[in-house]
Amino acid sequence: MSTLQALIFDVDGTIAETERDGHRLAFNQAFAEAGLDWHWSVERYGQLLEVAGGKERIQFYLDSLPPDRAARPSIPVEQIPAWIADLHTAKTRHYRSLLQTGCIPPRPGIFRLLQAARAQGLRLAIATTSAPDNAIALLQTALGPDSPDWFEVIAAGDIVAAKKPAPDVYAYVLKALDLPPQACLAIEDSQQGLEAATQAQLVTVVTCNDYTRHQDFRLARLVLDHLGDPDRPFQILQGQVEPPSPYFTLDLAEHLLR
Ligand code: XBP
Ligand code: MG
Repeated sequence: MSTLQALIFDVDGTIAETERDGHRLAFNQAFAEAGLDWHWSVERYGQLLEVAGGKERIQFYLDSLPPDRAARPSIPVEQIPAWIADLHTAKTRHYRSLLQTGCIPPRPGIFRLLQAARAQGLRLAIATTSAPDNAIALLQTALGPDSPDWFEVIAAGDIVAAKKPAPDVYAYVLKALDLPPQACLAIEDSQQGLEAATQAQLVTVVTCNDYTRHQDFRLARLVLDHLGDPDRPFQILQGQVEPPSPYFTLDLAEHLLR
């Protein structure tokens, strides 16, 4: 009998490549709209991704600006959290309209694996540091309007106080599913996500991308370039694929838990 009962997916970087041409552009649009002389380049954004969560990332960037820097907004310290929240709300608006253009497709193998999991009656959940509105909009535009309903639990953004690499969002999902970690497999794209899932005692598969390729994934059971499809085989970057397959299957997912 199968021990695998649920798949838990990260969103950004795992379900779709949202960061470089999605979130980053939306942040820059929000900055321009607010009259800020801020621009996050592709490279700078890669460094900023070490801070999980959009509001936290803005706060980190603000803190990194020299006190005398002209680009620093003149806002009383006590008003900064509300100012960041407003800026992030604007960013969310830009991100959602960007997604409406259909510019962010799902990564290889995601749609196929979700369909196979649903057909087999596996339970599905989301564990993301992204804001709930953003996560749901991404699911709807990348996978289909009804796709949020495929997931029994969507744990997102501030639903937990401590974002990844803290394990809290995964602990929240496991509690909501009422399952032990041994019955679930996490799918992530980043070292922070891997650390969060591992601390929650989950076996994790990493599908890396351009921003995360050089991170430390030694805690992962398997590292791939993507989940693959029959016409688009994956590359194995770490770990064993049993039974042999050129793309990620539920048989392989079950085998990884043994
Ligand atoms: C990735 C993140 C998010 C996004 C921005 O989340 O760290 O903060 O970069 O989204 P994950 P928000 O990989 O856990 O899905 O602006 O909505 O926070
Ligand atoms: Mg991610």
